[in-house]
Amino acid sequence: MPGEPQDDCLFCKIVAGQIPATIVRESETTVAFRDINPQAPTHVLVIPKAHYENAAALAAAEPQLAADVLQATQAVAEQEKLESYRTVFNTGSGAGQTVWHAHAHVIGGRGLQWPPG
Ligand code: DGP
Repeated sequence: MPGEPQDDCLFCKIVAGQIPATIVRESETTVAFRDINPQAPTHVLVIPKAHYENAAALAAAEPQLAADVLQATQAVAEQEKLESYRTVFNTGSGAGQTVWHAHAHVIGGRGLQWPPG
């Protein structure tokens, strides 16, 4: 079933509390936790609790849940007192996606260059 937890998914295990994470925000449908390999003073991942392999699959299947994730990125930025920040969805291995559960990176707390590498 689309959205069902996957046994072999790291982020589904974080949602289930089977792997520890520093959770900074949680709603009925989303979880936000600190990235294990931070690229900036603030680097938080926002995920839907439901499993979709990337942001495109999430938006196609559950647009309201995709909106929940976006709203959560804004809430995290506010909570972390970020005036400027970047929200990134890596989609596909060529773009750097390594975990196949949709997630938004919220990155801030330092100057960010454009274009990204
Ligand atoms: P991406 O490369 O866009 O798929 O981002 C995956 C991110 O997930 C990457 O920045 C590192 C982070 N990450 C991987 N494993 C763990 C983990 O076990 N815990 C946490 N908190 N973050 C993880």
